[in-house]
Amino acid sequence: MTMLYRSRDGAAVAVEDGRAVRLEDDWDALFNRPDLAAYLRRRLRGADGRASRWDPDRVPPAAPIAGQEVWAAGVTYYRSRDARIEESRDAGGGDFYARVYEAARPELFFKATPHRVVGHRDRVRIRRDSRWNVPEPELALAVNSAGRIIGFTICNDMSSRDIEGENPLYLPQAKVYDRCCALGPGILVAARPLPRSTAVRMEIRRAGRRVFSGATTLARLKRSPESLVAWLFRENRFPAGCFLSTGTGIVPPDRFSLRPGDRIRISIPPIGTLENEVE
Ligand code: DO4
Ligand code: MG
Repeated sequence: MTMLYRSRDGAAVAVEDGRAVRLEDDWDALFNRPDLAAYLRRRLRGADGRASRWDPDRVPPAAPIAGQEVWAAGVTYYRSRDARIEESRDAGGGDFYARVYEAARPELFFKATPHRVVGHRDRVRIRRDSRWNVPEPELALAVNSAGRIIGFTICNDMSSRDIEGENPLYLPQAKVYDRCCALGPGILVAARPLPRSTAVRMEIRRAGRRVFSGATTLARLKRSPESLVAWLFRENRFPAGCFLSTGTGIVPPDRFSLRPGDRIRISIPPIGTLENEVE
């Protein structure tokens, strides 16, 4: 299992079994190498005697992104469909969510440019003009410019539920703002899909106390990663590749809203844990 991290000075770091090799390659060029997995394995083998240890919790990496756009899929789990119907009931938007859950064409939306993205242990933000905010713990696909899934990471798709619930046309404002997205801690480089039994877990702590925890599995994801990528790449080129977050299956109860100081931990076992504090 090879992980690809981005250090705070911008260098790529390949890690296998805790052994790390620092690469001088340009991040975007590396991301788009057709032979990425084999290349990283070769570099790790070649560095055998000189490889150092690497622990993303001791020296938190930067978000694993340089020139990539971040896109997201929505209403891909029944739980998200239900929550959205409820939050938009007064706006009459509920029917749209039920229909998109069943439709052939998925909901895909633009989430973030690289400067809006933070990494593991950085701070995410909630909008000052919103009173109801949640994190959305999601599996994100790393996709190269040829449309091939090269690996997997964790995305926190921060969302302002009161803004999107007031009117579905406000979705870009509910989703896209400074530090609205966390990605990391690194990319699990793997061409094969993750098992459907893969767990996604989220815990939120406030002043040291757990105020929310939830879990789901990829078996509940209604659409396949490959079909989401195929829809995204219709009529769109991504010269540096992109990330596509696959939607949330965990939504805290309606009475819950994030507060400054809350710590959000999202775990997807083969990838690791993404932890962020709310500013
Ligand atoms: O339709 C609104 C956003 C949906 C979303 O972000 C999700 O289901 O994860
Ligand atoms: Mg989402």
